[in-house]
Amino acid sequence: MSNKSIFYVTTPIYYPNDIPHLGHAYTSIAADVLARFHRSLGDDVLFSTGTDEHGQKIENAAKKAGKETKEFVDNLIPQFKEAWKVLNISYDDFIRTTEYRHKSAVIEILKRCYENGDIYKGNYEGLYCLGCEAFYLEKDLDDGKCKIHKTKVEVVKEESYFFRLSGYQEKLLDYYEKNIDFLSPYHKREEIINRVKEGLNDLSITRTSFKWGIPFPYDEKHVIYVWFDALTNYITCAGFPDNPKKFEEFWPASVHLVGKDIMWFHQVIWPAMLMSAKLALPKKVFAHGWWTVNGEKMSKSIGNVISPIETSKKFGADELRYFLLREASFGEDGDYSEKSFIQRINSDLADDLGNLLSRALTLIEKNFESVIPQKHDSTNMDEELMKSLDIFEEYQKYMDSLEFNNALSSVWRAVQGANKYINDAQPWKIEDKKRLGTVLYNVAEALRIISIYIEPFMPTKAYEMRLCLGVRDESFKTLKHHIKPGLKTVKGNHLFKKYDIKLIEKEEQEKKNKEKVEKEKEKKEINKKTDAHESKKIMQQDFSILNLKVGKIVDIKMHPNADKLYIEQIDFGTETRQILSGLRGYYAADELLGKKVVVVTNLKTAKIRGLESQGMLLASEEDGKVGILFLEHANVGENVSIEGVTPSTKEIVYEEFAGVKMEVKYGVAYFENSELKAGSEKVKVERIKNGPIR
Ligand code: ME8
Repeated sequence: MSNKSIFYVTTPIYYPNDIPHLGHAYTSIAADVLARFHRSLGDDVLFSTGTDEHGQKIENAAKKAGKETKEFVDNLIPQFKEAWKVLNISYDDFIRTTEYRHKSAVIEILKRCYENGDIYKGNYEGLYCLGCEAFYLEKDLDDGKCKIHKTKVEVVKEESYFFRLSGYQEKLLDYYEKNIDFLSPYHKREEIINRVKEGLNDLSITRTSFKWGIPFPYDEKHVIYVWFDALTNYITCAGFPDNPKKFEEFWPASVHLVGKDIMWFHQVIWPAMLMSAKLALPKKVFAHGWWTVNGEKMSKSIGNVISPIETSKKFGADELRYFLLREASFGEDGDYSEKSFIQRINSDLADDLGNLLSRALTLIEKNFESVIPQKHDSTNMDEELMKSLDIFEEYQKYMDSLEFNNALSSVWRAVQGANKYINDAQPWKIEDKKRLGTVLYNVAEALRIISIYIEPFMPTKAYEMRLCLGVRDESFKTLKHHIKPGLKTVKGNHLFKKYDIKLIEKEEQEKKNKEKVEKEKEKKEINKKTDAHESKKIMQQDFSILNLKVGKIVDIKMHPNADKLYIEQIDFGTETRQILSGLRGYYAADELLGKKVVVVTNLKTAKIRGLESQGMLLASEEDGKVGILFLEHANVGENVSIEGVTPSTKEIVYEEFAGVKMEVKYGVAYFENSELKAGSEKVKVERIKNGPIR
């Protein structure tokens, strides 16, 4: 074993049911900052992240997309890796829970808990939130809905194996008391302690109603509950059970970083599992705060989900890393807005740090031909500067307690100290070359030191600063070294770009207005046919002219010439048809893929923007929302009709179709007072309670 300190940091393993957003990036950036800080100190670091790929939620998402589950997740992993690459996340291990090494770890920890008598068979009847993949009691809900996802919970009733969590109440409370850092941040520990004191229920750890998980080794009908599986990833990455040498070196983890949403799993269930398996407990589990966007929860339906990739491309990855860790205290919630982000870039980064570097380089270029000058006698002012740079102790204390914003404030006090030094020393007025050399040497030395402190947060900018100063291979191990006179400096581009908030706001507004106009235009175009029918005074038509069928959307592409149209391939069992729909502004492609929809199949083939549409998919529109007609159980190719009406086989034109007045009432499709059905299943309509069907 080496004498080096060991540091093992983890992020949650994210669900790959969607692409990563700002919230996921936040935890990964924080973990990366810690990993880089410890590497710079010379520690042996293990930094793990990954994806949580089992469970019903993933299985359902794959079904919805009409894909095999493994194929579905395989397709999403590159997006996570791409995001972490763009953000410079220097993980050592990316674990996927579908890997073989993970299965062995899960089976082994389960076996140990089982042999310890903590697993028994029973029956589960309770409430389950699929979004959380968690069981809840009535008292945990808001009007029958999950407080986090605001969706109705399912009643689950099945045979299950249980983990005897109830047996760990006293042991956990005792552990929390003796290991004061375990529940972090400190001010949130009472919340967990009080809940544990209220009593712990045994945890259902197997399911029988779906198959996408690791099989339970003692009973093949069951798969292991996704959280029991996922939490184990932290020991899999540390080498459990097949690499005992690595495991001994890296386990227990120094810190698990998690969002406050999953605090309970990490601070209660996970330590109890480890106690049962007689494994050491992580030293710290830190639950950080939640990011909102312009004061609102990030959500697909609001359309305010911030992509870390897009944002980094627009403003820079280091800038984003800095902003997220500077703007909010790590244990508290934060709010993202482009305005506050730009303010931070302009003032802290461009004005304070960027200017300091460019002033120093300009003066060195002008007076010493871009060579770091010699240092001569020091004055009080010089001593003051060096004192203001002596921040290691407080910086380290803040990094150890994950007070990233405070660590950065300390660094920025040093940056301001260096700016003040230049302002006070006024090198542009100094005539004595020796004194001028000393002042500029000191500024260059200050910049070298600052580059070491900012590196964990902004690795690329730290590297660029060093290139400008002619230094390399700096780290906390070289903090006490000094910059060498004679090094060649390079005046590169500005370290940070400044942004004009007003201009960006104006551009955003213009973009929004343009989108609005285009949407209106597109809407008009799509409604043209309806308008046409109105002007032709189409006669009211009877339902019996229609031939409606259930079809499944098996492929979706964007129309190359119309940005509001999708090209859907719809499977009817005996044939597949191409249908164009104006759903693109309302549905993401993966929301439609795999859906069973209702199609008018006897409509004359139409050409829309150069492409054929062999029928029409039915939807309803109300108050700017659009929802499709859909079925859950019906078979593809099945007829959709109202009672007593046989579908027609005669081809009709659009105007005839438009004369059939169908509508949505309370989420169900009707013609006059008859429900539309496929067999015995009613046709339901997504998103729309009442409205016309087109
Ligand atoms: O919970 N603000 O995965 P997940 C801050 N697979 N952080 C946020 C955030 C926000 N708005 N949104 C998400 C899971 N996060 C499980 C974890 S671990 C054994 C299994 C971050 O994809 C935060 O770290 O839902 C949160 O805990 C995590 O993403 C949830 O990611």
